[in-house]
Amino acid sequence: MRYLTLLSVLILLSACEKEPPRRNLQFAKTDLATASLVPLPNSIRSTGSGFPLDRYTIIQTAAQHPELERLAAAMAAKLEARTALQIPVNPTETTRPQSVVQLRLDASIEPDTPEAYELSIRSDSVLLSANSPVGCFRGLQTLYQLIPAASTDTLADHPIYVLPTGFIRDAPRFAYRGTMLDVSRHFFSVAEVKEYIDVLAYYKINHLHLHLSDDQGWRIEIKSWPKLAEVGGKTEVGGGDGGYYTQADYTELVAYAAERFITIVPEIDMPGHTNAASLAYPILNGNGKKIEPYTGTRVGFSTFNTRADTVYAFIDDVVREIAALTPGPYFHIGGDESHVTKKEDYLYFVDRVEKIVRGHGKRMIGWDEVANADLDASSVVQLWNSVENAQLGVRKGMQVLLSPAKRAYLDMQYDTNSVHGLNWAAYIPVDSGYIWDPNNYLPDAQVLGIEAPLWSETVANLDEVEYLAFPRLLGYAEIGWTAPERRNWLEYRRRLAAQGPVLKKMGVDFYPSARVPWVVVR
Ligand code: TNX
Repeated sequence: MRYLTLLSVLILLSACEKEPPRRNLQFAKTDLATASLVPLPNSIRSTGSGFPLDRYTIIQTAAQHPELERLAAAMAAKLEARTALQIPVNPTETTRPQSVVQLRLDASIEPDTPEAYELSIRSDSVLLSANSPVGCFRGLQTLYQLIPAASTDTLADHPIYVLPTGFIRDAPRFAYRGTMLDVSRHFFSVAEVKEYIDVLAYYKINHLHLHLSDDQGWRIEIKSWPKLAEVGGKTEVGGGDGGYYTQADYTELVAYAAERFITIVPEIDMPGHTNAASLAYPILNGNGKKIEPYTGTRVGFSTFNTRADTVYAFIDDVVREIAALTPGPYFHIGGDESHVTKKEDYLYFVDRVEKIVRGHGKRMIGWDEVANADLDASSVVQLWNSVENAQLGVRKGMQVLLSPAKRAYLDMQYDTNSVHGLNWAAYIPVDSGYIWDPNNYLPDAQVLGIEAPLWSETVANLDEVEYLAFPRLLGYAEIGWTAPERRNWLEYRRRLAAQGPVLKKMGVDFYPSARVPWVVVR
């Protein structure tokens, strides 16, 4: 009996000690510094070996931390989708792992900003450290981008994905790296917006501005003014069905984005671009004409009545309801192209609405015309058209969000062959969208960040949105993240080319611009 016990212990021991079959594997020399990462990290040092991601890898969170554990679980799911490997998170059983990916919080990470992270990849471990979970999340995207599309050719009897070893220290240049989706001219479903958000997160974009109202449609349920959505939500450009987000839908989008550390910025465009609102409630209308549903693409014909207190009571309700559903710090009031609002009425309106927004605890953003009003320094001016307006805002102490139409408008056509898009500001081929810098407009200290808006007059579904957004949005993500001295079109073009198969795998219908030598995988 005793002998038998000893024997089984011996057998067990030897089973545990059995060398997993990938010890001492040699991989071809790697080079982390030339990996196709977008946006490019701010410092990379290669050490030339390989970290094997395979069935002997585990994910570990350093301390018991629910947010890190959530990220680790999300990472395992992502790795499984990409590689079919089932990588355990914080396993309790004693089988000996051969390699570890560890997520940890470390308050000493420099620079001391929440999105900074460090990645040390050695041949037996990956250490991802950040000051906060958001930094960890950004670093995870870098890690995902390092996973090869296919397993590496090795002598092992199981798939191994070899990551290049070395050290990355990274942090963004600007706190706000965003894009805007116009869900008013055409409506996009919750599922479509979620799919879009997934891709944004992969390239470290951290703000999604939703243009929720315009002449052609009102897209969010307001409980105190139900006809906004019920009546104002029924139209869209071209006469389609339109649609709107219920408050539950919007909350779901906000939460989905927040899980990916993306802040939703809601916009209610006013006093112009308000035909759909005035169609629902004609007392709002200030242009003196009878309101009809509008499904064309003209701008600048509608206005609220800026001298009626009832209009401000209405706006207070709308801002209060949306602010209550929006954890992010911003509320965008539009303010563009109010061509039929008298200048003094426009300025009076913006002043009053800014106070309403601040009263609901939000920081106001407005298209650059708003800088002419008497605004608080905490508000943000979004440069789309006039550098003078942006500079005026700066003189009032405001920060500027850069969206210069000639460079950063995702709805501009690539060239004369483009299937979708407009061209009133410029044609923006992929290189021209990349080769500019925020400092062409303002010094960094005055810049909150950059945002690439996508107006949807010419795009009716997510595939068409993707045609305009990709690949250009990757360039804007990099302009917002990477130090200007590290950016160079020819080098970026090579990294962008490698994103072709990645975008394809994510189901993104990008425009295969001939200016990029796309990598093709069979
Ligand atoms: C101008 S840019 C607009 C939008 C249009 C866009 C089309 C801005 C603040 N207003 O209303 O959709 O051009 O490119």
